[in-house]
Amino acid sequence: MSLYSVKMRASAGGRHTSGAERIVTVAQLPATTQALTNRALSHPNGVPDFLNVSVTEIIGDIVQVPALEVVEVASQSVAETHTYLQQFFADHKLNPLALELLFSVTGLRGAMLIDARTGANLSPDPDRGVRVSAMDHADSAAAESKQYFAEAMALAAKVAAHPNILAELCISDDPAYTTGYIAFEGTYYRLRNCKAPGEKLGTRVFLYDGPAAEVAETIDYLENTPVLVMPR
Ligand code: WAQ
Ligand code: MG
Repeated sequence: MSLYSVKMRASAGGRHTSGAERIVTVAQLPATTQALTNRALSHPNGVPDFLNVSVTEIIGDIVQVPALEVVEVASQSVAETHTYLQQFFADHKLNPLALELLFSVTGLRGAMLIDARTGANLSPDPDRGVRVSAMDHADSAAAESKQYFAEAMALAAKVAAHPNILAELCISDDPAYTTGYIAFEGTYYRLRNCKAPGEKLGTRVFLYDGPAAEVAETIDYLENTPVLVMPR
């Protein structure tokens, strides 16, 4: 059975407002493209003046990766979430520069890819970042429920499956959505209260821990390899 990679991206005045990735069957294409169009048009980041929904048949193999285990972090405030992350970084000897970037950078379409040791930015186009694409849950009911969580789980599982990625940090750029996560060693730590409601802050940071010679192929995997996330 053929599968299709569906990508949506929208912008207003050149600023990214909304994007999404699905992998679906031909029977699901009309509903999927319509749902993504509706989403772009009603996004809290603004009404787009540019909207692109593309459909590409996937030729060749689709890589299957396991879903991450989910741990809900009980944080009651933004300050508690900061403290939790600082402690997490100290416990696991992660570079605190990644945390500074998480809480300061915003407005990228993709993720910052940084060297886990030096903090150097490895993205070929730092203003765009690395855009993870061509992934979905194998089970489309999982993909369609709880949109933010399901999409983040699919993206995080694809990213985490690459041996050169040590960790991922994420805060939603949706002003109303204050939950984020850190993905590390097969676990998705779900973080409430990453920011105050109404804040525009939102970004992703990938910590790269692999040979310099493999940066380009790692980015190629993140951007182009079709991946289905298998239920645990
Ligand atoms: N690839 C790389 N980076 C991306 C991608 C992508 N496909 N999509 C978004 N980003 C980056 C970009 O810098 C955005 O500004 C930032 O991540 C946030 O994107 O309940 O909604 O789509 O457990 O706003 C996580 C928590 C929600 C879910 C994540 O991200 C939960 C979210 P958003
Ligand atoms: Mg968003």
